[in-house]
Amino acid sequence: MILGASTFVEGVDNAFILILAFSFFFLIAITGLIIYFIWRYNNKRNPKATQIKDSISLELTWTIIPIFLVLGMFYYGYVGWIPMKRPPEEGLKVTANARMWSFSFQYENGRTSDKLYVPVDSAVIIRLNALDVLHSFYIPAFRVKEDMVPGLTNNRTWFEATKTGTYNLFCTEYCGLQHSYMLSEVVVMEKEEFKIWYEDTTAVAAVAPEGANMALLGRQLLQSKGCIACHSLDGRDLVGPTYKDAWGTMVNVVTDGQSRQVTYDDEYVIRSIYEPDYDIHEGYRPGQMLSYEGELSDQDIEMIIEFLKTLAP
Ligand code: HEC
Ligand SMILES: [Cu+2]
Repeated sequence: MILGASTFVEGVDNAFILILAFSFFFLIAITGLIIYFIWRYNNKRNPKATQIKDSISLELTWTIIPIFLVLGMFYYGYVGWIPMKRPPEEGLKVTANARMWSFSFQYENGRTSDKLYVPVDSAVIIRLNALDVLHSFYIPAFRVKEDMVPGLTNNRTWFEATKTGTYNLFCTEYCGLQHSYMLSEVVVMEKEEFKIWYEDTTAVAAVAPEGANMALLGRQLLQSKGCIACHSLDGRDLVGPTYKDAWGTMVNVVTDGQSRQVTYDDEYVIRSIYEPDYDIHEGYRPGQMLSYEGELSDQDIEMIIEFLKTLAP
């Protein structure tokens, strides 16, 4: 059993264990009976088969007993499921944005992050927002799993974490090539600690400290924002063009159906991030990359550019 850390754990695990126990019982019982019958009714021991016809009591037995078994499974499943479908009115509200192939989380005060930070013992209501294709929001330790559907408004889920710690958060709907890269973490903090994190608005517009290694921070951003799921650093061709040996070169692009050449410089990179479909790198498809307008600050882009420069030929 995966260790549990939310108020849903008991309900889900009860239903799971009950169904597992029934299945296990029947696996053993049926296998045992098959073996016994093979021995008891083989041709040597029982040369003449007995015909049994119309046994009311047998029919009733194998109808009534299974009805109670499946109703029992239904009961536990239902009782465990109902609280999941009834988010409370009050609670921390977070919007989860999913795109190929990363998650980002947005809080009501404007904070955004790549991991889901939440306080312990408090209701957290998540608005599920898919920006491109079907994804699914899955936190095994909380027994939370809900599809994220593009265009479906007011699609929500919720949970209340019961233990501090860090837990896996996965996309669990196959959403394309790098689906397996689409994972993040839930960090459950003490309430006080969370309050400090939440109110730390300096983090909204992160300012890199004086003398920070901008290129290294840029490298980390490409990772945390999920860019490297589509853009390799080593020359491999993924969904998008590689970053390797790109900076400063001439790129063949298609703009409004016209082929032209542009220099891979600041202006080109900034436009590619904010308006990916303006210039289409020849040989690649439009509509794959979504704009990061509002998700990457000017300084973030500056860091990314510093890193891209280190990959110049
Ligand atoms: C879902 C896949 C995907 C993700 C994620 C993605 N991109 Fe792209 N990107 C593409 C594709 C495809 C192209 C080429 C088509 C085009 O020019 O729009 C592209 C083009 C670019 C270009 C132009 C590069 C060139 O060689 O012409 C830059 C710069 C870029 N992306 C930066 C980023 C950054 C920075 C991120 C993360 C914040 C990112 N991309 C995330 C798919 C993606
Ligand atoms: Cu996904």
